[in-house]
Amino acid sequence: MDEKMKFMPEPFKIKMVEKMGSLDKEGRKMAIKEAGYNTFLTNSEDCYIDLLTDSGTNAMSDRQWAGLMMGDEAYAGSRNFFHLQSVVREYFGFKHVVPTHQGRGAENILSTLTIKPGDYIPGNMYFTTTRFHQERNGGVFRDVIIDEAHDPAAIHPFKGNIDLNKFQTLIDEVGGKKIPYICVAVTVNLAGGQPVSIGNIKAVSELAHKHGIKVMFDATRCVENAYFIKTREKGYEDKTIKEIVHEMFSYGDGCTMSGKKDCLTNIGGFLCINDDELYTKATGMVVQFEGMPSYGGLAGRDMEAMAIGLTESCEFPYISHRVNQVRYLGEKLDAAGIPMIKPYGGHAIFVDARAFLDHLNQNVFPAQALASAIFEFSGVRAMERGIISAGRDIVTGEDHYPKLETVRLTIPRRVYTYAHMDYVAEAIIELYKKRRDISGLRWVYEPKVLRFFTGRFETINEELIKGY
Ligand code: PLI
Repeated sequence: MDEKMKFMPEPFKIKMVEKMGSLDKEGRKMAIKEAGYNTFLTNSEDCYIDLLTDSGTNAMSDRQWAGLMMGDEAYAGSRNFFHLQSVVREYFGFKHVVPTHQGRGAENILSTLTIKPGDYIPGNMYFTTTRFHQERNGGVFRDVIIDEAHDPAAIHPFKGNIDLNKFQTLIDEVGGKKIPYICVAVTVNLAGGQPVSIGNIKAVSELAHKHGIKVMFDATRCVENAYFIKTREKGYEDKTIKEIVHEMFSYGDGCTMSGKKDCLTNIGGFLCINDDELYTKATGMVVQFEGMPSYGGLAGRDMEAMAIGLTESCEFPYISHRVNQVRYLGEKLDAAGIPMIKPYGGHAIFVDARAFLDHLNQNVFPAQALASAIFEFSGVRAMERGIISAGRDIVTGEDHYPKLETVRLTIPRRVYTYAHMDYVAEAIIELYKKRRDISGLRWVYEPKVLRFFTGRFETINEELIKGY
């Protein structure tokens, strides 16, 4: 076996398969129209290749499936909780673990317990549900990511890093007492799955702790972050992924985790906290909204699958293939001149919809239109990550106008092969030739919160893709 091959084959064998959708052109046209030009509202069975998200779409291993059979479904004190707790402690190093039904369950508890109205929560770019919970509790989110993160073409090995000057400016402006914690996402989803370096984490931690500010990680894609540290940061080449994950979190006070990503499961999450008092309060909240602190809205079997999944995720052949599969798709698109966020991130390729559809203004939703057109043209389901996802300012009610207007081609873990990526690349390259024929969109129904999930649109021109 030559481990120096540019793209090593999938590090798994397939022993169970699932049929893919096979709608024809007319069927796809009808499906996207009926879904109000929102890929979130299309049916899974109508998709050919489903790159909507990498969240909960993972293929579990035979070991995880075996673990499901070992579920201890007792109401309290399930052995699977103790297994999860010991794995999370071993890999992440935090003292307390509170399971939740998924990541936003942990965000809810953390935000409710720590944020008072008028507080500020700095973070390296917003994430939709994370900011929602911060604002719901009266907090003001402040973006302190480095400027390069907002420029799709800017090359930086750690484009998710926090700008220490921006963080310091906020501290000078409002004082440490009004900042309960800084949220450090590893990797940064909406910046394109961009990593944060250990050097930056260390510096952020020193500055935060000097001012009595906690460092809370969004650990959702922490294993992907660790891979980038291993391959890009000096001094980490010979460390294991597990050692790097452990070191990253040693500089923090806790984390929220969506197990649906880097724990390789279909459901689950957890909150980690070092502070005993905060943990006690978290157990008080989890019983109100999730369940006993020893299951937090999950079945015993789900906790078992998460515990096993986290260990598998930190195995080098897995994570190396994972990130390289993303790069494979990126390089194919790049060779054909498709505009994208660079460098390629850990979980997805983000097509720059502003540049792809340079005839459309941001107020006719280029990324929403492009995601719809990709579906209509190829059956590939992607997701808008631009002005629709960014939502409105909670105070003024004005639209946020994010610099990044992207379509995310998100690769589920262990689900698709390189051949599937070939199809996706070919479809997008063909569609690029018709890009000027793609219509903008306007609202038909705009939900008040998290509008991207259930909003509906219509085309401005008669057809979504003229003449198709
Ligand atoms: O979907 P949840 O509630 O398990 O996790 C919420 C969540 C928190 N942080 C980050 C960085 C996420 O990416 C995230 C969920 N992401 C989704 C659903 C996605 O499609 O990216």
